[in-house]
Amino acid sequence: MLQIESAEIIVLRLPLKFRFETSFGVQTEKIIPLLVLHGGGLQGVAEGTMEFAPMYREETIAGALHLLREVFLPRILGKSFANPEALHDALGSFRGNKMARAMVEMAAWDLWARMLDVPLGTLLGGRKTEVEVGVSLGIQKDEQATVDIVRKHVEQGYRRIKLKIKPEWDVQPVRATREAFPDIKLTVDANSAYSLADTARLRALDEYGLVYIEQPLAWDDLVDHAELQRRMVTPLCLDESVASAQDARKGLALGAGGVINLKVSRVGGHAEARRIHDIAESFGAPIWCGGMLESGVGRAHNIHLSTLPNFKLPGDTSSASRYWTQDIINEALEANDGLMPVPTGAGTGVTLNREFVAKIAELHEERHA
Ligand code: OSB
Ligand code: MG
Repeated sequence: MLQIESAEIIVLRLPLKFRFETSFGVQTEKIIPLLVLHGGGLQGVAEGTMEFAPMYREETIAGALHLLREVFLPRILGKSFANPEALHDALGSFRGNKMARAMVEMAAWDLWARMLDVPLGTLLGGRKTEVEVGVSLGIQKDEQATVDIVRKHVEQGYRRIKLKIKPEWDVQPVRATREAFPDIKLTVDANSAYSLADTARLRALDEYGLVYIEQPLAWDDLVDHAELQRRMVTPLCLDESVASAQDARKGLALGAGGVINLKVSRVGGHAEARRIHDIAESFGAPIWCGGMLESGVGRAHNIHLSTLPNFKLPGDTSSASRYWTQDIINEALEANDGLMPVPTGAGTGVTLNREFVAKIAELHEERHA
């Protein structure tokens, strides 16, 4: 049985090693909410990927803390469940808030896998021992800076380069990168910065052999993406717009895109992520594992999920040392020649660096039944 004896809510802040500019803003640090579930002398850990302000999707850290304290944890503390899916069902039929829900679900999967003494990826049905990864590069100051940072990561062996774009800064970095690197797997991510009125500008990208264009249109749209896809050759990749298996089914059925960026936190956890994995496979649509600039905790979850077979394109889960001077786990998550080894050991296979976490935590509370 999956027994939940107590929980810890932790919030900490880590400076990013790079300035990460996207169409929705600039990030220089991460505020990281963690949930630890305790049971049977073991612990399961998950990371929230909602942000201080709702820039990517609609969820916020303050909202997640409220839900954990007042709504979700009271329903699971002191109780036992048959498995993580039964625990997730106990969170009820609340609307939305997938990232907050995912914290509970993912911590439960980690704990459950540790109780069964198997790696999380294996428990989810994955078989890979390493996964292919690329990098997501923020908007740079000019073409030269773009080509320079792309070169650095191509030389490190990353298997795909994704450039963030925004209106007025799209064709320029793509053209410069393509001229310098005619053969790399290149993609772009607009984070919802365009509308159908920009079709001509987006169609100009068709010339550059991109593997896909990620989330050009509104964060909650599928219908306009389908219209844009009919007007373009390059496959569209859905990110923000897919928060559930139903969204994935509708998006693929409509032709809103041919690829999905699957983020386990965005869709409410591993069980829903696996359903999306299977739906995409039935449509013949490749998926890849996205990232939210996670610490080692969320990164390890992402890597385990990526071991499932339809993760056919390189993910965004690059080396932790790209992001942090000091990570919050004891293990290193480092890619070698674009291959990220899957942590071995039970659960996510990684452990919190308790000393470092205690030193930097801005909030740390224990919750009991
Ligand atoms: O759209 O994929 C995105 C980071 C924060 C919010 C949204 C996105 C991203 C990334 C970074 O692209 C991926 C990573 O390196 O973790
Ligand atoms: Mg994206």
